[in-house]
Amino acid sequence: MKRKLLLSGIMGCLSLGMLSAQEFHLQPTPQVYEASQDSIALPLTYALSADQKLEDSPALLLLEKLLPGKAEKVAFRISIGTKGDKAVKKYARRIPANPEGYYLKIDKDEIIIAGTDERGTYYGVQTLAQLLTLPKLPLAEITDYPDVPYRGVVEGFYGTPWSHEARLSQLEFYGRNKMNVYLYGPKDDPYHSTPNWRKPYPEREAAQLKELVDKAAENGVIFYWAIHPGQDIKWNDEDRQNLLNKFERMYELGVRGFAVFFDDISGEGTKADKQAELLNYLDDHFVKVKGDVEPLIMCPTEYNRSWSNVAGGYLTTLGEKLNPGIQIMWTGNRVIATIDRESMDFINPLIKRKAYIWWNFPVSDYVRDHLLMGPVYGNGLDIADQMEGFVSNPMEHAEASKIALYSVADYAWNLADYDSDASWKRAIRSLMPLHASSLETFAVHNSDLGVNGHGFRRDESVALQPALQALLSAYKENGTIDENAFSQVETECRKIVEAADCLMASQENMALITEIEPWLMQFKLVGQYGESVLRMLQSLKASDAEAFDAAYAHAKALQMLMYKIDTSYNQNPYQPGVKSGSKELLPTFNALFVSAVTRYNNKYKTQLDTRAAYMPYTMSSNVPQLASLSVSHKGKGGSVAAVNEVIRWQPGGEFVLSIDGLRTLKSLSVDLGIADMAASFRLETTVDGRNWESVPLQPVNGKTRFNGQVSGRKVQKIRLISISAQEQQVYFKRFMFEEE
Ligand code: BEU
Repeated sequence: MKRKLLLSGIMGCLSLGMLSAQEFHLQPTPQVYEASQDSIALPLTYALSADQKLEDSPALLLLEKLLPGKAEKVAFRISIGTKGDKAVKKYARRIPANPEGYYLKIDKDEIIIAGTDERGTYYGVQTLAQLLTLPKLPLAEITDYPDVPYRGVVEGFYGTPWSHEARLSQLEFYGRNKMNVYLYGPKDDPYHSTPNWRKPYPEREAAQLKELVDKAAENGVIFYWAIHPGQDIKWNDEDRQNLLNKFERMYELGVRGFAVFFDDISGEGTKADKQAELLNYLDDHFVKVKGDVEPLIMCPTEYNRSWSNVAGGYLTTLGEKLNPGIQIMWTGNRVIATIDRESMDFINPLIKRKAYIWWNFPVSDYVRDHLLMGPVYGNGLDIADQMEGFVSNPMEHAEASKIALYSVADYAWNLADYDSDASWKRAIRSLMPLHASSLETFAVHNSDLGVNGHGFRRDESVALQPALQALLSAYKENGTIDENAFSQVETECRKIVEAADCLMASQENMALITEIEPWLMQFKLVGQYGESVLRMLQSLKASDAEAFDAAYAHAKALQMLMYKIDTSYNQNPYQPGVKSGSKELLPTFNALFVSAVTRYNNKYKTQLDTRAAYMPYTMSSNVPQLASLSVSHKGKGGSVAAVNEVIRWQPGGEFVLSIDGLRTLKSLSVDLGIADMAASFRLETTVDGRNWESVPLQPVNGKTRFNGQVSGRKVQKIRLISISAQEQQVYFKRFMFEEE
């Protein structure tokens, strides 16, 4: 369903919020939408035809909320119902056969909403709700249904779980965007995972969960509650009963969808036959007995292809032993990957069913210093019939995640018509209609993840890339300024500064602005820095040393301010900091800065500091999962990005942190998530790169964290090396150090 965009008016910070009929686009993109040029006035009063059984259904409640003018003896009629209902009997043949489908017709004197099933009818009303935002209702006929049966969100990330208010807002958003699944499984909810999965929720949390369940039902969303018991589960009757008891408690709160996650665990809990036995037991003795519970969902331990040891038989065992009704999740070829036909062809035969995709985007729990605001692209458009479900794992920033979630809803509803860029633009507009242009500018330059252990990257600053490249290469090569590129970059820098200010000052979507505020502050500095660097280039060309000095001083000040934001906000211990424009903008501005200062120093025989960003630390590792972690630097110390997954650390595998000179250490802290680290690993330092000296370890609170006794020790490299003869399965939760 493609329509032309007519209006793109901008008045200062504000865009025109209202859409014309021409630029209007139904979301998610319907399968068949036929509209004529004719339209009718919005029906303020109408007679309703609906079967009794529809009373109190989400569909009817929504319709009556949208159009409160129900009346007797009115010519305009709205007939609403589900296949088989008297009210829509005449249209039975028009209703699509596909689950959750609907037929919607807007005629001169009537509207018909006829669903394949209850949720389909509800979606018909949601579509009408969108059409009612137009000044007049177009005469239209829509035949619509989703491609993927289960679509939605798995709140499955590490980090601060979403707030109750954020979840309530999400559930309404899912209803509006025709997503039918919300899987509750935040890793840092202690009652979902170890240590408290066996215990019931305290009263307040239980009451909030009940409220979420009700909200989900109102919005046509299935609320699934997931448990993550694998790290300390015992394969015995007691723990089986513990699980059943917990499920029973959640059932009492109204939960009718259940999932068991076995991801990111090691040890006993990873056994496929035991997992299958337990899940079948839950399926036979809980799901089937209750009768009103959705099919059970499980997340396997080998949840992506790069970890699956087909010969080891884990997935095959699940495929063969799990009851056929149990759904199996899958993240694709890697932990973080886009999904294509080949990856579906790999997994489906192994598990003997269609995989239920757990898509790890826009989740940022492994790159918490970045925001992932870019388009949703890269997933196959030809795999609709190969997936049971498609759910997205979001960022801990709930409102900011809606940009991606909007497009996930669009994609999973209608794969063939999915247009990632158009969908992304509409998503932005839906979040901040009045500031869409500013938000788009921000999102364009805040989409990549930076260097990360999963090697997953996204495009960033796409439209500006050629200009950035042209400007830099000409300048580096011979100090000439490509005027056309210069002017494009200059214009964009201005746009960035203005967009950041407009968004920071806006009251339009406070939840979003609050989440992204540190990144907005950083973004503005990036734009200003770009402007200063451009002024340096210009003044050097004009041989205006005074102007150059002023621009240089400002650029230096901005470098310091960016560093301050990066080391003051979002100081989580995993990937601390605030990165913005980090893929294209900053590296280009930094390279231009270095080149301009070097040229200036040569020309005027000065010794201005040429460094744009100082990073004294680098890392290397031959352990594949650690090979490309990012390192951060703050004051006189640094840390390496933490990893969420289980690390398979081969015998002799090492992790090395190098410093750009000889330093004196003050502290060193390491956490591999195991208590007996010293039995399998050695922590060492060196001053010359050849002779390694071991570091005595001191456990912190008798737990898994160790402080290295290093105070006063001279070092140039620090390394962690496996001294075990076997592969070790550990975590990499902390590697942090301070210099004296
Ligand atoms: C995303 O960083 C992420 C990846 C996995 N370690 C976890 N499990 C699955 O993807 C199945 C997930 O919880 C985590 O958010």
